[in-house]
Amino acid sequence: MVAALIDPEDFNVEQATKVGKTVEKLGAGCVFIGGSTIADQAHLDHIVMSIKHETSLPVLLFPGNITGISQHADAILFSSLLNSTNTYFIIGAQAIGSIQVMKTKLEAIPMGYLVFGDQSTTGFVGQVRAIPLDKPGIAVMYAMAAHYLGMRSLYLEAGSGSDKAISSEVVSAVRNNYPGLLIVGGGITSPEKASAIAHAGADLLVIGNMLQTNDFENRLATIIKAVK
Ligand code: 1GP
Repeated sequence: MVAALIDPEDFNVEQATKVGKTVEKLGAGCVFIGGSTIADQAHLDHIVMSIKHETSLPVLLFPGNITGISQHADAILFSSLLNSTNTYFIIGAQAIGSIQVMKTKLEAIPMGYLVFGDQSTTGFVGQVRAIPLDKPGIAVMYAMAAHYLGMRSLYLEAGSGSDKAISSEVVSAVRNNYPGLLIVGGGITSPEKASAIAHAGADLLVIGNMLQTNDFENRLATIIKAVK
């Protein structure tokens, strides 16, 4: 399955809604809404409401901070950035945001979030000690820690716009051990990359940056076709 990631910082409501309708037509399974630098929660709310209104896709929040919560979504990926060096991103933001999540009655999906490589905004903002892209063993260590901590989903992140996506070796090593929902994103820009990651055992591929390009419809169509 493919998830389309919309960062509210990069779209106005009209553009985001248009993208939502297009990805639904192309066969995406859900929409993720989030980003590392969301400041305007009213804008986030408007985008979530509009996509909910204009499409039938499930809308899941993918927050980088406590500003990424909207009561209008279907669920929230309640994540811990496990390889951050700052406890705020591991448990601090989650504690502060938890009361709002409880009040909104959003479904909270527990998720371990692992950032690979060292050039992404999410890695910089989240103060990560990045997992090397060529070290499947380290990825498996974190994946199993997430599993034993009860996290029933895990996101392997190469960073938005990254040149290198998560390798099929890393995905396959994690898949062979981690039983939960395996989400992979960052730099998936071709059907070949998407197909390799899907075959290696990812359950959900996340495509973000591409949605801002003019020809994304054709490119995303080939990726969805390759994955399916
Ligand atoms: C970023 O993994 C997502 O959080 C998507 O990455 O923008 O490179 O598609 P891209």
